[in-house]
Amino acid sequence: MPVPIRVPASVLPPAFAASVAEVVGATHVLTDPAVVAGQEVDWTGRFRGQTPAVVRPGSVEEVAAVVAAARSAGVALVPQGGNTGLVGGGIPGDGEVVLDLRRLRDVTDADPGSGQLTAGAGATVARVQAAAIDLGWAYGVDWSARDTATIGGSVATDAGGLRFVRNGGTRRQLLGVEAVLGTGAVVRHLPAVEKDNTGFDLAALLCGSEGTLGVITAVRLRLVAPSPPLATALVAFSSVASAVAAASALRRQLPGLEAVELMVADGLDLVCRSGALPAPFAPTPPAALLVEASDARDPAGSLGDAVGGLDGVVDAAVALDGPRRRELWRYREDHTDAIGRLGAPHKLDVTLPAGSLADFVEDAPRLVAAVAPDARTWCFGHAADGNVHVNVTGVAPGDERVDEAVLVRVAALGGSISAEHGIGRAKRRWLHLARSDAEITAMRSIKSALDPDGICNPNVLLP
Ligand code: 2HG
Ligand code: ZN
Repeated sequence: MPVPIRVPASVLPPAFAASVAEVVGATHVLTDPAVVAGQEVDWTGRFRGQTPAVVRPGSVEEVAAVVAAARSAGVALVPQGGNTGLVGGGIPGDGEVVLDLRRLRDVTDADPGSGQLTAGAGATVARVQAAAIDLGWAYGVDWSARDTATIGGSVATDAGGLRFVRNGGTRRQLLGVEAVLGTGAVVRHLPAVEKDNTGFDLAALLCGSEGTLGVITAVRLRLVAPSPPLATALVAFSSVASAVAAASALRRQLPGLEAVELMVADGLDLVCRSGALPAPFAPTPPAALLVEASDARDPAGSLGDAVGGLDGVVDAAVALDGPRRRELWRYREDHTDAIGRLGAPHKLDVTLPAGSLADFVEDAPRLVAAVAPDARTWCFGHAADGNVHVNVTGVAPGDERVDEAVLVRVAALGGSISAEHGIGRAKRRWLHLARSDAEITAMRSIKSALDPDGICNPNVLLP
């Protein structure tokens, strides 16, 4: 595959600059370093880059024209939405031009009969959720960056989130896409029907491709039935092992299970200190689960009964009303912010087989300490999916020894090195732990076919 021509950050080829300004309008080509600075660094502060320009197209036609201009000028592009990614996948780390898709934010063709809608790539996840509710349905994927994260980025990374146990990840919600491939071709398949097996599923291919094959401009989404009334419980456990075993038991026992989130003592204490929240339990238990479940008749009763039957429970709080449920959720959702305040963390977003999860979580601090004795390790995550977020603070952004130690261990245990955040820049060195040579070669062949000049996010995902 051709190596993309890397344009030094200070230089925008004049012909490219002129044609792009003509396409999107000069006001939508940002070159002032002070204006683009926020789009050169990721949310965590770990991944920084430099860009000669941020280009903000307003239609799929404009995206296609920008891609065509980039092809002829040999300019590499990094698509960006809300810039909430956690693996550096939307950052111009090698002087790429940033393609900001947030002007493509319309929600259209909503169909209450079939429970479907089309969303522009730049619509926030919260906007899609609200549109789904207006239609009498719900959008099945949710996570705490909902107000900023865009649907295009969530499809490009196949985001998972807090409701995976009920609805699966983003790929499962996806019926079709509109995208501009690296060839400049516009592929548009936004079907009004769900049952459709006409050949290759390009939407599924683009989902999780992290912008390496083209630029997603719109998506057709399948909605889910709104949940019956919900109850939320924060449950304290005597050990991580009992919390993990409880997550599995709850999956079997509660048909209306919506979320099972794991926290451990250090993280709970940190969140309370950092957000001035009252301690939920005294003393802080070794582990806790945030459990949410629906039940049409008696959500608090059925959740309380299920929690009462679990082994290792030392205390629990159950909430039914919205404000109290949101208070309980804060103990889980505030982890990312609280850890981020300690400095740029290394984030390792991994899945373990159910039988290895508890031991892995208990051992993670020792595993990290062996290579970074001064680091702190924070584990939390989506217990029902086996997905734990290992965050490590106190390590220099470029020191990858902890990443290596954690990812090698996860692979040895038969887990996934990328559960829901993507590979990005952060983990591409380790793709071989998860994918065979033959698979990586096949991925490269697909990239060569759809992005022959290597201009589409060339520095992420593939090693
Ligand atoms: C979550 O589950 C997100 O809250 C972020 O995936 C995880 O901050 C993280 O590591
Ligand atoms: Zn997560």
